[in-house]
Formats: sequence, C-alpha cells, structure tokens
Amino acid sequence: MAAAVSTTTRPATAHHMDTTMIEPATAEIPTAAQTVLELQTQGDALTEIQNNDLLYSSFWANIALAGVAILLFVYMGRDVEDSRAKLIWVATLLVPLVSISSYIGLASGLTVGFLEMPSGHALAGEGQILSPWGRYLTWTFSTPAILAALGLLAGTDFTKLFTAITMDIAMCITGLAAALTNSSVLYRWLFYGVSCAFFLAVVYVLLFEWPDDARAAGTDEIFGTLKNLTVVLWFGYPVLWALGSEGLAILSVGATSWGYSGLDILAKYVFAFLLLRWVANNESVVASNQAVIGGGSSADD
Ligand code: RET
Repeated sequence: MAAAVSTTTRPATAHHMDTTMIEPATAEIPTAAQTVLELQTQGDALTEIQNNDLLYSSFWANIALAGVAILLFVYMGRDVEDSRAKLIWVATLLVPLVSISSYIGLASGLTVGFLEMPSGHALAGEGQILSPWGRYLTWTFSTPAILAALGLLAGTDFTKLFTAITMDIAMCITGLAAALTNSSVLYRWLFYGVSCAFFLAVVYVLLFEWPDDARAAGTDEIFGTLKNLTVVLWFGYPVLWALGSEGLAILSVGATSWGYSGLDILAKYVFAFLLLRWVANNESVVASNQAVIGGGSSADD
C-alpha cells in the first residue's frame, strides 16, 4: 500500500487533497435553493472560526469546562454502589462527554457549514452564513441523557421516559432541519414550529407527569429544583434560535453562539453537578425506589 502513496499521487484520505479537489466547487456560486454544507473546506471553516474571537471563545469555553466537569463527575461518583444510582451517574456523565465531542467538532470546523440564506431571511444576499449545525445534531445525544437522568431520579415508568426522550430527539432533529433548510424561509419556520411542538411535549412530561412520580419516590425536592432549572433554561434555546442568526438575525453569529454556550453551561454542567452531588449524598433514597427502570431491587434481592 505504501508504494501507492508516492510524492505525485496524493492518497485519497489525505487531508490536504481538499484544497485541490474542492476548488472548482468553491468557485461556483450556489443558488439559494442549494444546501451547501461542504462549499468551503474544513480548513477555510477553521480559519473563519478562529478569526471570529467571540465565536471561537464560545466553543473553547465549553471544551475547557466539559473537560473539568468530566474529571469532577468521575470523582464525585467514585463511591456510588447502587445500580440505579450508578445508572443516573452514567447518564449524567454522558452530558459533558457528548459536550466535549460536540464542541471539538464545532471548533475544528468539522461540524460547521456555510449556508446561503433564502430570500425573506434577514441575512439573505449576505453571502454564506456560518451554520454550526453540529450543535443541533449533538443535542440529539446530550438532551436524552439529561432527561434519562431526570426521569430516573423521579422514578418514572418506561412509557413516560420513552415519551420524553423520543419527543426530545424529534425536537433536536427538526431543529437541525430548521437550521439547514434554505429553500425558503417559510419552511425554516415550519420546521421550527414542529420542533417547538415536540418541545412542548417534553415540557408537559417534566411539569405534569414527573413531579408526581418524584413525590412518590421521595426525590421531589431535588427533582423540583432540577425541573425548574431545566424548564426555564430549555425555553431559552428556542428564543435564542428565533433571535439569533438562524432566525430573525437580530444577534450576530458570534453572539448567538455565546448565547447557546452560556445556556449550555447552566443547563449541562450546573444541572449535572447539582444532580450528582445529591445522588452521591442520598444513594439510599435512590436505591429504595421501587420504579421499574434501572431498579436495583429485583424480585430475587
Ligand atoms: C431549537 C430550535 C427549534 C425549536 C426548539 C429548539 C429547542 C432546543 C432545546 C435545546 C436544548 C439543548 C440542551 C443541550 C444540552 O446539551 C432546536 C433551538 C424548541 C430545548 C439542553
């Protein structure tokens, strides 16, 4: 194989082949109806991201925080023994683990694209707008982990957990679709509306189903705090989308990104810290819970 990689033949997998191979496409002016995810090379994306201090710092603040959170959470969960408490711990730990991967994807340019906005959008005709689509994609993994941890804490049943998580995944995917659609403004907002509908289903479970379960499980106090934190912060995301560069573009790309990074810091690390601290100190309450999912108390105990 090594012989095929001569100085004149660039290997197909080499990173730098992009420069020559994608150039013709780069020269083409995209029509508004095209979704152009790979119009520029990742190298171009990286340069653009690095030149935007606000944007770049919004990514790196989260990479650094996620790194610290992972170490801290592993340490906090070191003595957890009960299987149900362990499950909550793993679900919580997944949040910064997904986050660090997500933000490295954004900072490197891997999960960032450039989109021409359709007419009617505030940024239409302004050239290619940076779209950090990886954010919406990775929420598909981090938000179910948050809900799994919350649902397990509340001692809910499979049906309610399934409902919350599937609605949440649908919310993230349709949110991704809203961000990437550039055939028409109407369809962007239509996806946005559908995503909001899924979001309301998640909020319904959080506000009207799980509090009763948590009361029965004896975890209502901490659940109440985390539920309020989650509902308030999660509402910030669709508001930011609407005001940010993807929506009405009242905020710049960098400001929008800092908005999400700030919400992420509270909705992920602060949330996870409070949850883990409580679980580590109240393992017996979680362990005594008779709920069907992740229970350590099976019939043959
Ligand atoms: C979008 C836009 C479309 C409408 C709605 C949205 C909601 C997003 C939410 C995201 C929460 C993310 C979290 C990430 C932590 O890792 C997709 C912005 C409703 C609620 C908590």
